[in-house]
Amino acid sequence: MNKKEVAKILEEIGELLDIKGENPFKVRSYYNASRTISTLQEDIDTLVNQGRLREIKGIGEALNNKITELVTTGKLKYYEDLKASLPEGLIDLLSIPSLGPRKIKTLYEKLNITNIGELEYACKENRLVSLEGFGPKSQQNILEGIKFKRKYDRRFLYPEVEKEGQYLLERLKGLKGIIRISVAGSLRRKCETVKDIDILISAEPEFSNDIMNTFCSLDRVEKVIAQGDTKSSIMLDSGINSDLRVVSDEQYPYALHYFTGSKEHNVEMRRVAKKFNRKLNEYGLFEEEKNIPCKDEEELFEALGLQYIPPELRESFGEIEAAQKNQIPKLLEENDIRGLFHIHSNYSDGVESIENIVKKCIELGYEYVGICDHSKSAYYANGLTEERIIQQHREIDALQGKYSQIKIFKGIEVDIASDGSLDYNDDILKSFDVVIGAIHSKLKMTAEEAMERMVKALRNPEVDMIAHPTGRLLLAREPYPLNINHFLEEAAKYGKIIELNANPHRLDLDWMGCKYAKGLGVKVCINPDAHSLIGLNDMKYGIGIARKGWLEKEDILNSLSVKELQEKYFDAE
Ligand code: DGT
Ligand code: CA
Repeated sequence: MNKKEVAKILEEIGELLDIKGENPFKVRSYYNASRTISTLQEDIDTLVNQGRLREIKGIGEALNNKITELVTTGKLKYYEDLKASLPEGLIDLLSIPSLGPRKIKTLYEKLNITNIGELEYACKENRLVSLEGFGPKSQQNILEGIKFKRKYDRRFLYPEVEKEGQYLLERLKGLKGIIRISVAGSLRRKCETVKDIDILISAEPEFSNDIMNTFCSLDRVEKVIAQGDTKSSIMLDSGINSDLRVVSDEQYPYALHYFTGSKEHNVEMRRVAKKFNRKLNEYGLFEEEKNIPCKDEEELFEALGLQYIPPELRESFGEIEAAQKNQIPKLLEENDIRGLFHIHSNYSDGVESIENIVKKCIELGYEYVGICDHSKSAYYANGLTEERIIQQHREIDALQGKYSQIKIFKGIEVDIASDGSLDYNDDILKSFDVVIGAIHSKLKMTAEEAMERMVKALRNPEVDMIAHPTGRLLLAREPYPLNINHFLEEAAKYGKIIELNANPHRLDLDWMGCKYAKGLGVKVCINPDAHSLIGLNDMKYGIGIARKGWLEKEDILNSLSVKELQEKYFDAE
């Protein structure tokens, strides 16, 4: 191990001790030693071999032993143990420019943040605004720092990639020679996370070169990874890569299908083709070397005896069998949604007044809106005490009088405690129209504990719905080990509604769960879980996942009318 490596580990030890709140002198001694070692003139090996480390100012017996162990064995037990004593992701937080160990300690202790994904989520929920030592400005800096770091990570959340995909399409679509253009890959399939942007163009062959030149010299291109006649790859300044392929217009339908994927779906499609004694690939659908002409994807599916399969469904999840039987569902559309639940107001951790939320929902054409703030044990989110519930209900009654064109439901997102009990007594719960149970704390559970906790909430007659059932945060936090299919079976038994949380960090229930819920007849409610008016726009991501999970209008709670909701689900007052 060389000087630089030793210095880096000593510095990291200092940071870890600092995060743990150890004695500042001890912390400082590691920082100092790190600096001294990195500026040594001599080789560290030599010093260790000759036993001369202690001659260096600031290196006492303890540091001498540790550095010696590091240099001679390449490892240090003290360092390994120290790392193991803190959550793994905590150290990554140090890579965010505006965060030092002290701040990380606060984030960990006060908000239980253990990694970058959780931190990003907390910033977006405004949790740092009133946290001691932080504030709106520092929250903004942290968000920017995370964005910077993400540039060099590998997968991205859907909305980030979608935005970049739109930019590329906008810049390319008017170019001379282009006949057809589309995104492909996981972006077209509306996956929750996406690695890169696949774009397919059909063009007059003589323009292919110009198109590639334009693509590789767009203003936001940071790096050209490869440039050719039919394929080029670039990296955008956001760190997101894009592959462009240019094909002839005859080849376009086959190539679009191929590059849309998924790989698993493609494998199955080739198998279907084989049964017809045909060969399918990105260049065509061949019968004894002769291509069967298809002018679009619809015709390609038809040529294989299949109903058209929307891109979202192409995951090898039963779609080919369904297409053979003409049983592809009529997927949910954005305008099937008639109202929204699970919106946070400034009573808890949202930023907007109830009146502004109501006005916005009217403007967006919704027939109903459910205000669902946090319950009292969510103290970090300013959860509602009993008195403030009464106050909120009075305000909602007054607003309902003022805005008769929309139904305002009184809701609550009530914490499910670790024993499965809820945050309020039944009388208080009865005062709401809609009760959404949710887990926000004590997330470390075994599969059995998670199931018991959730099922107890399902059994509670006051609970209408369960929010973000697995607790996952995409690219940040694993779901708790809940057997989701078994949980959905229980939800079916008790007639409960399950949320599809539309926040792009969550998208929970996931699309596989959606399909399973549909099979059980469990109603899914797509909720924005919005903390601001902008957050209402997340609905489209939830709708994307609902489509990916085979859901139709009939499967969705919030595609019902107010009347149906009140008759079948929430008592009319
Ligand atoms: P990603 O980029 O990881 O989010 O997911 P995809 O699905 O966009 O994957 P990508 O970009 O590697 O490839 C785009 C599509 O191209 C993929 O969905 C299917 C097709 N494809 C790529 N490589 C293969 C392959 O080896 N076999 C088959 N059958 N299809 C492939
Ligand atoms: Ca891709």
